[in-house]
Amino acid sequence: MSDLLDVKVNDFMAKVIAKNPGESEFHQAVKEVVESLMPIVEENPKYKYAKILERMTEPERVILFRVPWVDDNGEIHINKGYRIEMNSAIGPYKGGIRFHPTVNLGILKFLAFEQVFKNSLTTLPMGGGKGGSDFDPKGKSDQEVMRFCQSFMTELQRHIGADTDVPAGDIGVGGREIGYMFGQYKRLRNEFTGVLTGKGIEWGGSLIRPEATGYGCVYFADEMLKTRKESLKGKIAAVSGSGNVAQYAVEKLISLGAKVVTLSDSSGYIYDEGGITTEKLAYVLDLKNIRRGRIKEYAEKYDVKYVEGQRPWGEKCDVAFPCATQNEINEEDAKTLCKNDCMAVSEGANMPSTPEAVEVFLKNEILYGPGKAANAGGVAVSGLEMTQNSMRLPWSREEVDSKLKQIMVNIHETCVKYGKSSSGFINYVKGANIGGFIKVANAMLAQGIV
Ligand code: NDP
Ligand code: 2IT
Repeated sequence: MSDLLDVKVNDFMAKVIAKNPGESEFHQAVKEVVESLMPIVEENPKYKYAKILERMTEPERVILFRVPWVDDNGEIHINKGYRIEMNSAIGPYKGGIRFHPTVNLGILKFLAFEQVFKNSLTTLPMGGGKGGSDFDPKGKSDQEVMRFCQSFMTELQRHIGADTDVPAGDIGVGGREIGYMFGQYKRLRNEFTGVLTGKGIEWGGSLIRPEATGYGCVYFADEMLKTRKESLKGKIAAVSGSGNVAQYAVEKLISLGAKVVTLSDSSGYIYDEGGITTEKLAYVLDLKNIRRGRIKEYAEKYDVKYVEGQRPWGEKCDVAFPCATQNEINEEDAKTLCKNDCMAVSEGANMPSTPEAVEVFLKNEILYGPGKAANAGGVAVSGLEMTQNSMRLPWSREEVDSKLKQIMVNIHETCVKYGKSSSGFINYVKGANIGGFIKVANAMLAQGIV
């Protein structure tokens, strides 16, 4: 980037930081996007004078509320509830809900900001939003989780709707929580609508939605590898996390002939040299989704290595799939991955790589698929769930999966279109940011100063 553009980015960021103090993850997400977009904005006075970037970095609406609930012993707890309605230029606000003790305004604003670009990349008509709570579902009974979800939805329901804002799952929010929240919405509003996605298949959900983020992330990796005449067959894959995204990334990797050697949770990681098989994966699904146990139990059951308190990036792999959380790959991890000849990183999680790690990947010219492109399959199938709800007609597994695959292929093409340099290297960060931006920016211009 030229010195002048550098100055513009720094000036812009100084204002964002002053207006949003202490929100470090939000600053991080905005900086990465603004670095990609500043040249476009400077070349296009229409964006510059309409203050598109300034408007895109200010949420349309932030909702903050109290969530009181009663535990099984009769004790009262109070959590914070949030919904960030970031941008509705191209459709109703759309994005997940996260329940995790670390949740705060800055984290949800980073997620909502990323979501705007991601949703635009899917080509479906969805704006961007995100919500959540600092509630920790770990160690809570089903009844406690239900009471919490009901209290959360009792307030949230007045702000959302099938044509207004459509939440879904994220960390700590899966089928169980969506069910409890949908039930409460229906009871309070007396309407059965597609107000949430990730619903159960018997009550308006879409086939393939649980699988979509993990599958999509692997489809994206496959597309990246094709640009170097490579495929996933026979590759050694390191996956982090062991929740929804990780589980279905592993399933698809196995089916495409890769050998997955790691999984993790917030306590540590397992290394299974022989590779995670379909049977072992079924054990993980039961462990994590039903028994809600720790990944350490996998190591005990199958007698493999378990490393407490660490992430899996030191293990040798050809392809890496960070599927746990933000900033889980730092500069050192990125250097180790590159040193070990890792050829591709496809992000199932949102912003799992620190800016320093991203720089290492780009400098080494490995195939690096940022979350807003690589994990867009989840929200894409949420968009397809909304379509099926509107039509009141469900599609088959094959139909949804083939649409998902096509969307991931198209997102990859968009990244190539806007990210390929004259040397032939594809900068997917730049490609995803510019590709996601243009449609939203043009819609905002058309709709006036709002
Ligand atoms: P889950 O709650 O199902 O699983 C999260 C996994 O990540 C768990 O294994 C969890 O371990 C681990 N994890 C969470 N926080 C941390 C942490 N601070 N440090 C280390 N490990 C952690 O969530 P999902 O699989 O749905 O989400 C994973 C990532 O994918 C998130 O970044 C999410 O934003 C992103 N994503 C999710 C989509 C979806 O459709 N669900 C769509 C697109 C992106 P533990 O059990 O110990 O907490
Ligand atoms: O980060 C994400 O894209 C999600 N958590 C999924 C959002 C959705 O609306 O399906």
